[in-house]
Amino acid sequence: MAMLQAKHPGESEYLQAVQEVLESIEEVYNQHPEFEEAKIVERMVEPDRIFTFRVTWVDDRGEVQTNLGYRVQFNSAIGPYKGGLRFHRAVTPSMLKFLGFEQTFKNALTTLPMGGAKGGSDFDPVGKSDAEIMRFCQAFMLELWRCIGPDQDIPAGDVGVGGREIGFLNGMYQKLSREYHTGVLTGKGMTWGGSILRPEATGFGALYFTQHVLHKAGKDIKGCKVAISGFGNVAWGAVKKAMQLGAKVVAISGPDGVCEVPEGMTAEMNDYMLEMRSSNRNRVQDMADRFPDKAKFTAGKKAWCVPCDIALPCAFQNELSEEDARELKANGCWCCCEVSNMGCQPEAIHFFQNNGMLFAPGKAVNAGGVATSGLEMTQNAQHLSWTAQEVDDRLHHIMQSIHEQCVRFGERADGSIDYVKGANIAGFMKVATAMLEQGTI
Ligand code: 2IT
Repeated sequence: MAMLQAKHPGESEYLQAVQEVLESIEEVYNQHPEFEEAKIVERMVEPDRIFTFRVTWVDDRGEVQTNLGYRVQFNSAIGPYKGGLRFHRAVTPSMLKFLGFEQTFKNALTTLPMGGAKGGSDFDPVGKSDAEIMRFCQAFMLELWRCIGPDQDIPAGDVGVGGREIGFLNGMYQKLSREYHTGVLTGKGMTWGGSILRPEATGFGALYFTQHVLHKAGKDIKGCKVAISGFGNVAWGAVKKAMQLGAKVVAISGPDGVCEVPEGMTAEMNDYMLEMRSSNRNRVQDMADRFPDKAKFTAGKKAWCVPCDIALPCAFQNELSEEDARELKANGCWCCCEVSNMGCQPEAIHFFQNNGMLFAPGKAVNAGGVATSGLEMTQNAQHLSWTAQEVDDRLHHIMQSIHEQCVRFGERADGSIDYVKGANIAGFMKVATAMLEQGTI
């Protein structure tokens, strides 16, 4: 860590993500001298390569805008690079390196042959028109297309990149490359190679994983109150599945504040989330304005101040602090399944773990999203589409397998599970073994 800090000063998210993994794997690493001899950790913490490029486009007023674009190809030991694209004003190389690093372990857990990558831009979608989004996506792909391909690197969505953006990106990729393979991006529309259930998959998989965590602890999700942060694609899928499983979603939040929903979210309210996302307004208050009898908005507050049994952070890294964890516990919460990537600050995780609360990390909980991207790639390679039942069955199996891997490597002496340790060790062992067997490259 000291060496990395000296080499990459100020890259706080990246250093935080690496620190968490190294702490978890210390014991098994020391049991495998062959890993140390091959300098596996020193190699694994650095991305294979990073592409940085300028993206220039013209806004609706005719003004020329310049943003930065990136693709971090982190690790390809177990398969082609795979991971989302994030469009957000705060995107930096450190953020994308942390995400690419996490993605490598997450993808290893899915059981599918996918390496880790992440990309994106500091382009801010808030307040942009559809036409501006399209022009930006086209300009972004003008540079990115040479770095990717169906057997090389397969991007998808992440924060700020959904079905609409993937459409614009795919259109431009085909135009530039004159390659009409459907498998260079995932999260595609249903009429041009997309997989049924991919939009729901991250949220659905997160709830399947939460069910496993609860069952292992002798509990049931039915009747539980759930608090959720965010109102993007991931939160939408999580709300939908939580409702199907008989839980009550009592809060959703956004950068402007929280909407408390004492009687629980309805399907109509959840559908409205999709409109909120595509409006590019980035305001959760819109939910309370649209459903004034059901939702009460409070400015400046997070979802974690609303009494609940289960907290599901579905928004952004480090969104849940130790103070939030304490407030959750004081209000009766007993389980936090992290759905956003690194959604909880390290102190919050330690608080959950030291206070007898159930906690599972994002790289296990949210892996259903990229796993279903993997299933989309399989369908594309076969030139056919599966039914919803077939995709959902496979997603169920994958989430069950991830849970089993966490139990295998994370079981404590008292029979409880350290899901952070379990997920990190399981992912590490797979990637490390693959690197070792393929020599020093
Ligand atoms: O964080 C993630 O796993 C994603 N944004 C999805 C990546 C993917 O390739 O589907």
